[in-house]
Amino acid sequence: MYEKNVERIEQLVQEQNQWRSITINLIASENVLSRRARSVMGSDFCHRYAEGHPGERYYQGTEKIDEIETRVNQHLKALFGCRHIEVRPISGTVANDAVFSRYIHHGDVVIVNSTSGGGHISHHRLGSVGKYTENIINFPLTKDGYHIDIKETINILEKVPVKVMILGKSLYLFPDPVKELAPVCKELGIVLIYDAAHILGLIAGKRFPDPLKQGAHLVTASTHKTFFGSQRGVVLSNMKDSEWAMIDKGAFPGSSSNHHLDTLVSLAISTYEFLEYGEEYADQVVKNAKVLAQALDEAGFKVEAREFGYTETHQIAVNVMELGGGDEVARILKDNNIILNMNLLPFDPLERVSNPSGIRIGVQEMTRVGMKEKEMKQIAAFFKRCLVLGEYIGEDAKEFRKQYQIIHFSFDSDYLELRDKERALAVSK
Ligand code: DSN
Repeated sequence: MYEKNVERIEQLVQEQNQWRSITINLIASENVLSRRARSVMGSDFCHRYAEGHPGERYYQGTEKIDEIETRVNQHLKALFGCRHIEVRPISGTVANDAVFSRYIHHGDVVIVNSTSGGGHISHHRLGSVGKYTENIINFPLTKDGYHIDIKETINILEKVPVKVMILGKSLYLFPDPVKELAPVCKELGIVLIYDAAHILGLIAGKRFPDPLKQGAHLVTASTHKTFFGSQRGVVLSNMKDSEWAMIDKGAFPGSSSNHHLDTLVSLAISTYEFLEYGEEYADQVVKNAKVLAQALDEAGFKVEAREFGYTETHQIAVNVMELGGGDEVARILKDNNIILNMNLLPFDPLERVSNPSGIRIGVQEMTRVGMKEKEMKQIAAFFKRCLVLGEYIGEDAKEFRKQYQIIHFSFDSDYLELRDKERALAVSK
């Protein structure tokens, strides 16, 4: 009786696979897995439990996942050069909760980036932080809206008894002032937590300042944005073992029971891909973002933060109020096979949340499929034709995207072949 429903679900999955492989995806919080990292999901591990740590589980039959989890732990620690890593949170928000639940208590004052200043929902009243305290204040921003006003922040910290500072955000163009604020936090006993969800891959690829090295107490992140792994979360720190025990309990049993083993297996593969190619990838991501920002600016779009070189990350923010607002523009682009999201821009009133002034663009996924500077200029040209000249470019966008089907920076056989050919060509030149 329900078989037709099953067929419909299967059809939708097929349609999604087909459709999204030929759209230009510019959503800043997504990425694609290599074929090898994707193919290990759906194995027997997706049925299994492994609470606890490798070698100290609450279940039998975990020998294989024990080796895999030990490897992920070891190799991610090596990649980030940190003392502790927690890989069990099943998402960035769960990683945040594992940490926030340990440090934030009723009545504590927490300082975060505002929503329109780019702060993530889990840092706010309706998200994880709001479960533990009502006292949430926002960082003051400089006039451009993309930088924290350091002097004014220190002023606040000297007057208000802040317990926890959360840096890092979702609309993220420039590094946060960790170096400047960490010593103040240390002196005042403030716990400095850095949410690196968006830029984890740029940190691993050494293309962005490492917050732990700059003095952050803890780093939380998701593993599937600029870090091109499966959808999970991590916590990193160099703290003392005795303090880390608290984070360990925050991850399990504090914020999850089982930790979805098949996505961990996949993350192991992406970790090795990052160890092999991370720096090359991160470098190309930032180059691409800068080129696309400049090309959009030259095409007449109001690209934010021009005076600061537009961006130092994978993201670009564009004010599209004159084109009908973020919602309208994102819909037009989607109908033309270009996918991204509307976004509040700094100082947008919250009431504008359903049609904010901006769109947010991320180039990390298109970089992963092999696009470089030339392709970024082509994407800017599509934007102009579609949003300024009012042309339908959906078919052209599809035809263009069809040419980029190999997942670069991976151990997939087609990429290895391409990589070896390119290397041989470079040597022969
Ligand atoms: N809300 C997501 C983003 O797009 O930035 C992160 O969880």
